[in-house]
Amino acid sequence: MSAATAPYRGNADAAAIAARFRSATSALVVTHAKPDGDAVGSVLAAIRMLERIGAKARGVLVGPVDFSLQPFLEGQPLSRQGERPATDPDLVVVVDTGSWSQLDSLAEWVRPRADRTVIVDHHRTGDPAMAALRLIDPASASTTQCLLRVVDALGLELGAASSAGSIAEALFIGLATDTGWFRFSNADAAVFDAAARLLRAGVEKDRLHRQIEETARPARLRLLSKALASLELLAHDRAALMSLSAEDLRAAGGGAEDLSGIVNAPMVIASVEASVLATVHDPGVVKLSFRSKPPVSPGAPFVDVDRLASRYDGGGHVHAAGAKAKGALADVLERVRTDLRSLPECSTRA
Ligand SMILES: [Mn+2]
Repeated sequence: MSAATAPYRGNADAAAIAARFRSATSALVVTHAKPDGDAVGSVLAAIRMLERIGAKARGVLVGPVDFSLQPFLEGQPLSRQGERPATDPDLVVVVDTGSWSQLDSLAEWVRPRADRTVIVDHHRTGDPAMAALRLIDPASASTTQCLLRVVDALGLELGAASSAGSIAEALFIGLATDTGWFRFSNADAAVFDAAARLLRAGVEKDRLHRQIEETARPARLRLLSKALASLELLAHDRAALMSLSAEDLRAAGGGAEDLSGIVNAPMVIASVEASVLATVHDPGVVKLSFRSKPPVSPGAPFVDVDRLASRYDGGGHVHAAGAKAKGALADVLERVRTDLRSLPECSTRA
């Protein structure tokens, strides 16, 4: 992350963003590299909003895009290769990030256009200098929740669908995926209000859930079964450790794309507060995924896996982090075991 001198704050409300959208004749919408559901939903929603008010709008994504999200991109006015646009739009919209490093190959294209750039985002960190106009609301569960306010300010109908899809569906994809399908602590009353509006506008949530969440290949369950067979509970059952060797991955016929969520499996155990999955993709490199449960009540202690991952030169968030450790799997596992055994004194924070 670049060292921003000014705090990352918004300077515009939904009405100001709506007015700026209305003044545009051509727009380019971008988001962070490796876009997740909120990023893809936000890009699609912004494109549809701009088209609805008569602007020419395109999106550029920097891949890879998760397999489960790819069907939503088919036939849409966007490219997935992160190439810089040939024409110069009079509006640039950055959604779901305000961080230069996350824009990846598009950063150098966006940088000289800050005066005509708008950010709509819900993250806490970023560089305010990226955009002249910013709607930034960390209290929103998803960027699409912020965009819903812009839709309202524009007076657009949520449900009206073209062959490309509806604004409501694009907004719902971000809202559902960033809240773990309305399970995470960020799924508050405002999120359920927004979701109810989107459902009334015609969103088919069962179809979307199936399309986004139930897309695994058989290799996924073979790897889950292997991982569970390796499960060790440490620190009086507070920590879970699982591993998959290169041979496990080969035998299952799977790869990195089949592993998402496996690290969370031990969280169903009441006593488990943190979980680590170690996998070998490249010889001599062990990928470590760390997860922890949120505190049971505000201020209660929890395991800070960002700190744990930093011991392996990794990092991320307090409840989800990653690292790449050099060495043989057995050696890395022994190191992780030692760290997890001392969990009580090393990694809780108020
Ligand atoms: Mn998001």
